[in-house]
This record gives sequence, structure tokens and C-alpha cells, in this order.
Amino acid sequence: MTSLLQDVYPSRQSEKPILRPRRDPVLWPSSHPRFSSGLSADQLSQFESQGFIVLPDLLTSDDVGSLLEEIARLGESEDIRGSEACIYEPSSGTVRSLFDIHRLSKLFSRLVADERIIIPAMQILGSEVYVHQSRVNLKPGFRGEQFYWHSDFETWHVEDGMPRMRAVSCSILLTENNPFNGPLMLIPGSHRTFVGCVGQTPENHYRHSLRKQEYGVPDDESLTRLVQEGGIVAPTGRAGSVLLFDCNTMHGSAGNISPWPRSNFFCVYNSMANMLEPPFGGMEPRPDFIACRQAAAISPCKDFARA
Ligand code: 6CS
Ligand code: FE
Repeated sequence: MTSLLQDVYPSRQSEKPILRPRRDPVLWPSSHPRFSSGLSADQLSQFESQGFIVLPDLLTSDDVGSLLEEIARLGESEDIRGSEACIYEPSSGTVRSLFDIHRLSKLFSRLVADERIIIPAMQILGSEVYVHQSRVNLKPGFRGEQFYWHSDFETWHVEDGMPRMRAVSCSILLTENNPFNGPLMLIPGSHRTFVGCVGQTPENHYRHSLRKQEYGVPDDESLTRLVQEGGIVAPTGRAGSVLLFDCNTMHGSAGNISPWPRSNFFCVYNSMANMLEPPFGGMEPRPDFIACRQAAAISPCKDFARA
């Protein structure tokens, strides 16, 4: 079943890549007091022009310590290690990602409601929000493999039916991200161009793409053009820092051949006004652990670790 909505961001439908201008605002301004606080005017303007913003040292080292302990506790569960939500690295078999962690853990369910991160998301999206997807990407020392360049929105539009660009990713650094352990790289300004990719989406694509994405990735020429316009930035920072990036900002990260893990938690906030439709690629919807289809607006809470 495909969406009845007009597909304004077609992808994986033609033999040649097609670059189109973004058809949605980056910021969704609202006069409602609930959606008009969090980031300063300068921070909002940087997010709008670059497609991302770094909030250094937003969480404390105690906050991060409690999150890492929780991840270690979850990792001891055979049920979790054997579930589809636990993704393993293709070559080493170490854990690559754990999805749906905000529904596996009370602590993470409180984290995604913590006002320090959800309020800026509500301000950017100008609405109530819910969690489309959460995950921890562990990227362990020596064994953490790459995440090739991609736009999250391209996948969420084609494979999950996300209609418009009204979602924001919040990445919380759980370990230091330094130049040597595979920090996230982003192309500033790339969020303003939608790269329609080539190729036909394979059946149950997520079973492969979450380990190594090969479809829905931009071609060399389109990437080169985006980099010529915007360059590449690899924000580094201490554990507890937060990176907010637009759903369409082109990003990726190299493999980690350093001894230091580069573990980040990701929470994707989608606007309640942008609920998932049937996938625009016409395939079956992806499972709920990757793309939540029972959306309920989240109310912000105070300090997650002490709630
Ligand atoms: O397919 C997805 O939803 C996941 N894939 C990548 C490479 N980034 C976003 C998300 O984790
Ligand atoms: Fe991504």
C-alpha cells in the first residue's frame, strides 16, 4: 500500500540521482510558549543555516555514567542480545547498535523527555513531538565500523513513510568524540538539498542496511557537489555534549581504529504533525523498533536521572 499523499521527495525511482531543493522550512516557528524556548536566536539561526548545532557539556558526567551503566545492564540480557533491535557489526560480530532503547529502559524513556533536549526539539519543530526512533551506536575501539554518508530523511521517507522534513535527531555523546575514534561527520548546508538516490530497495532492507547501508546512499558526484558547497565538519566534544541535526543533513562516520570507544545515543523527534504514512517507496512498513507508528506526544520532564 502506498501513500495517497503526493511524493515531493521521490527517491530510488530513477536510474540517475536527482537533486531537488528542500520544500520544507528548517525551523517551524510558533508563538505558543510551549514551543518558543530552549535555543537562543543565534543558535536557531546557526541550526537553520548549517543544519546542525552542538550544545557542549549539556549533561553531567554523573548523567552519562548512569546511561552507560544502563546500557551495560541491558547488554547482559540474552533476550535483548538475541532480539532484532540488537544489531551486530558485519565483520567482528561486536554489538553495533541497540534500537528502541527508550522503550527497553525506564531511564532512557525519561531521558528522551528531559527538558534539556526535548524543549529545543519542540522549538525547532514548532509542535508537540514523539520519538520516531531511538538507538545507541556503540562504535567500540578497533571494531566499530563505518556509517556511510546518508540522509536519514531519505530512508525515513522511502522506507517508513515520513511525509515531510519535520524531524530532528538528538545525539548525546556517551564517550568523548575526538578526531581519532570515528566522530560523526556532517556536510554543512546539505539539509537544504534532497538527494534522490538510485537503486531499488531490497526486501526487508533494514536487516542489511542497519549493518552496512548500500541503498539510499548518495552517489559520488552528488556528495562531491554538496561538499564543494559546504565542506565537512566533524564536531568533537566531551561525553555529555549534545549534537542536534536536521533529518536531512547529510552525515556519516568512519570506522574506529583507535582504542577509544565512540558511543553515542540518538533520539529522533518527529513532529506530531508529521506522522508516518505508508512508505513512499511502496514496500511494507519497517518494524516498530525502527519506526514508531503509535505516536503519543511526550511531556517534558525535569532531570531524567533524578525523576
Ligand atoms: O535506517 C535508519 O533508520 C537508520 N540508518 C541510519 C544509517 N541512520 C538513521 C537510522 O539509524
Ligand atoms: Fe543516520
